[in-house]
Amino acid sequence: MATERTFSILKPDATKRNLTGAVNALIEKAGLRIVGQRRIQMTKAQAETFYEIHKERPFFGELVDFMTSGPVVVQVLEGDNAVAKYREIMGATNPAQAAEGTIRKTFSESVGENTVHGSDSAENAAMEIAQFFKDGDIVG
Ligand code: D4T
Repeated sequence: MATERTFSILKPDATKRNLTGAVNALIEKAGLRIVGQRRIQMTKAQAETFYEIHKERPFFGELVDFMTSGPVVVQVLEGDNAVAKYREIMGATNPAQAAEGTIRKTFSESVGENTVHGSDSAENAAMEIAQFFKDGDIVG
């Protein structure tokens, strides 16, 4: 299996409830390495760019408001099959449908405030990482 990188965000509901360490523990337990990490306040422009693909969806405005409602932690995760592995441990978008033991089943309160983002393909991971990290800020 190839070593790859994926992009992760610990969303404002995670930072607000002081859960960044608890979520990171599940990430590391799954064998993923946190090779880049920064806590930031996302601007409206950054959130709109990041979620551009959802621009026409009815929840877009709420999503941007939520993602800018408090600090987030942006991360680069590295490991075998990192994109798929992280999606697996995140669990379904709607926490009510997420499998036992997943991050969203364990911590998330609603589909809107679902604790984590993870890239859905290696191609998107590369673009998302480039939006928030310079090469020198990622140390594998
Ligand atoms: P992200 O992109 O945050 O990793 O989430 P997913 O990949 O699991 O889910 P998504 O792209 O379908 O949704 C993006 C983002 O929008 C929020 N959302 C989603 C929402 O607020 N209401 C909704 O009805 C849906 C479907 C949650 C995640």
